[in-house]
Amino acid sequence: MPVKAVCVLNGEVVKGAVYFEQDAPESAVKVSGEISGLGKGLHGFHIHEFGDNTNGCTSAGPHFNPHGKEHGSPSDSVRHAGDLGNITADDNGVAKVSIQDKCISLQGPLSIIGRTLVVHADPDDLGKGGHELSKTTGNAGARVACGVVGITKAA
Ligand SMILES: [Cu+2]
Ligand SMILES: [Zn+2]
Repeated sequence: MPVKAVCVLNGEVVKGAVYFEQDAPESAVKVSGEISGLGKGLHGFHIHEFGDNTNGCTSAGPHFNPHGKEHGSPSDSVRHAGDLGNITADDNGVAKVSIQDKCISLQGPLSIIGRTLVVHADPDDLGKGGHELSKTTGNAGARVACGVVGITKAA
């Protein structure tokens, strides 16, 4: 059964809406949308564990990591389920998101519904930066916008 979800990102300057779509429980999740107010270049883009924004994006906790793995790139086998890599903002600070990912789901134990999507100030080094944070967060810096992923009308 197809499932659709949406996340409204509402940071101080960074805003956007990101849509999630999955045709069947084992299908890749299509992630699309547009985010504005960013600095030009790469920005870490992750699903964090908790759908809790009581203390802003901080309360979203660490990366969604149900398999207890190290941080990595979306194409690595060793990665957090929530590791969606980077988005790229253009000269106008706008990033168009177009991702397909097989580690997240919109249903079952790997579901990201009720968790938080976070956009970071800095690039995610995908676990390879050699920084002390590379293997946990990709050293992606501050959380400039976040929002909880919620179910939306499927058809
Ligand atoms: Cu993050
Ligand atoms: Zn991660």
